[in-house]
Amino acid sequence: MTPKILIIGACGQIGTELTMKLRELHGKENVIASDINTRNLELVNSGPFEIIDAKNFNAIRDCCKNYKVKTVYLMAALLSATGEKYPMEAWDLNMNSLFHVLNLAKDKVIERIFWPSSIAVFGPTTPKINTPQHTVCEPTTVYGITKQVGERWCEYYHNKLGVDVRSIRYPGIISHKALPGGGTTDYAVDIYHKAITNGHYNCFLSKDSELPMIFMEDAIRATLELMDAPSEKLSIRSAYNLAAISFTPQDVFESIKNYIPEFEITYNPDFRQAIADSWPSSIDDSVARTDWNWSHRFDLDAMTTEMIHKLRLKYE
Ligand code: AKB
Repeated sequence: MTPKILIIGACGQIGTELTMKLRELHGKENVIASDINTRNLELVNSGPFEIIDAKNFNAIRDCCKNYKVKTVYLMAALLSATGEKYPMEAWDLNMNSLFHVLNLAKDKVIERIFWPSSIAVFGPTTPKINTPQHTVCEPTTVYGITKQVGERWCEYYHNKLGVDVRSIRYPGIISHKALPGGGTTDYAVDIYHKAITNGHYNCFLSKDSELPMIFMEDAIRATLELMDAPSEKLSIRSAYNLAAISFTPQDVFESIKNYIPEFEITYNPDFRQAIADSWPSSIDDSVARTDWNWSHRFDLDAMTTEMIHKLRLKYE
């Protein structure tokens, strides 16, 4: 029987495209999608789907046993902005779901885990430019705290209990399929949608807030390349720094204006500005580049070309 893959949180921004890619690579019957509800019908109907609350250990364990799942991608999480509104829910979901899959791997029910970390592990005391792999991590958001603690647990489960867990500190991810929800970098997706549908965007970050970002195609490829890398090549079992592009809201606005000259923007920073200010502007990902040959393909202009093209097809 072919080993199966389970994606928890498959209807989210990354989960949607990860599930589709894994189904294309491994066959749809070998990739089980799961989420707390069926909000993405296209995904739900594209192969096996289970309703699973990521906080429910028994539901995850039963699904892994029933389908003979060997690899789990745990993509369910409350992100930075939502986490500030619901701190206990963020802690509960982000930590308990991780313990559930780590413990299933410890007990040899599953063999390999992907768990996403984030640039949110960094904080105001971290070097802002070319943030190194190993550096000060004093996050100021609940989400960042859950990711930092999660990284420590991943490394612990690997070193002490032999669990094969792999992770990336994702930057903000830009995509044209499922929308992100509850993050600080979400503006960089929303701005493209508003450029096509509205001609105007009211940005919740200031014009010069530079943050690390990545196009979804690169983010998915990074994830799959890390999961395929030989275990002995991996020197990091907390989470790898990953870099692609860094830009400000003004940079992305100007890039869109090359296609939509009449597009307009206003800036009205809200509580998310303080979160953005606490994060790095750029990331040094040389360890990922050395260990598993990571290299990004999309720069800002290539990404804008693709985003505008795909969103025009969707809306026009
Ligand atoms: C967020 O903005 O919270 C996320 C992240 C950087 O992890 N996109």
